[in-house]
Amino acid sequence: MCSSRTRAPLPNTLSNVTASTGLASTPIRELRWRRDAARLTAGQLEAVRRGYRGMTELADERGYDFFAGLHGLPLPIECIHDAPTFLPWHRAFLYFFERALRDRSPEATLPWWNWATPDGEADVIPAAFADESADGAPNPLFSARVSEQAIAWARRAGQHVPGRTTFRDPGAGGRALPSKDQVDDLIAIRDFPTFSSELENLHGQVHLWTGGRGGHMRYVPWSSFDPVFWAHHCMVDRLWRLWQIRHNAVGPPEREWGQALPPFPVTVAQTLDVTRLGYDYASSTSSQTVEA
Ligand SMILES: [Cu+2]
Repeated sequence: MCSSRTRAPLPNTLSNVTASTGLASTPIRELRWRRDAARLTAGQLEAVRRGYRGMTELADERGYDFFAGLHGLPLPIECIHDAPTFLPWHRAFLYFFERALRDRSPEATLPWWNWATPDGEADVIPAAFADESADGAPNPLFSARVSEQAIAWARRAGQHVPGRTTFRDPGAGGRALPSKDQVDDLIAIRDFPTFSSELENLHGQVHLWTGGRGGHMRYVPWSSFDPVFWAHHCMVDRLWRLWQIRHNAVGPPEREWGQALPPFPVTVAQTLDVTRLGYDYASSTSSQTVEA
């Protein structure tokens, strides 16, 4: 799964990482770029749609239900919240999801939903994910079917089932998306544990805003079936990356680097540098990366 190179312990600052991996001499084209969902070209968006569509057609470990089920139902629920490994665990999760996406659509990369809303602008889900149809067919980024297995598990356990097809109820729960100012303040926090838990709080606010009064995104066991879950968590991952560049630090303290992140075959250390995972975030990070 992972090359021996990525198994080496990571140095504790990004400049050291850069030096030791020789990133400066690595052609940038070797990285895949994750992009803003609101700024995709028609071709980039089509590649993402093809990937999602392809994944929903697979019932095995390359398929959409498999990945959505890792976060929630069917049991066991593996995802880590309210813990220092919240960010590393979800970075690994997105990494393997993106690999499966690209297996179906090699040009696709995960887009992020920039939910940091400037003052005076309306809270919205990007059209790429909010349009019900695309080119005369149902938009695979708008909603997805929840796996039968997950529903069967929930019924047996007496748990609430919001619906067999994911839906959203944006803004109807009386909440707002995080503001741009809130996100700027967040990135300025120096202390990683504080940054991580504040980011997790803002992330929870987005889940509740999107799910509204009963949509899937508001429930941990169901949220990952909603296609926008991945774009939301991509934004969370991007904010960690922006924090790393801003503070020239990786984040998690060294004592946590050896920790495993089940069910993924990686440790915390292996999640610290996105360029070692082969990707980076376009535009807002690219100039810093090239200079580094
Ligand atoms: Cu989440």
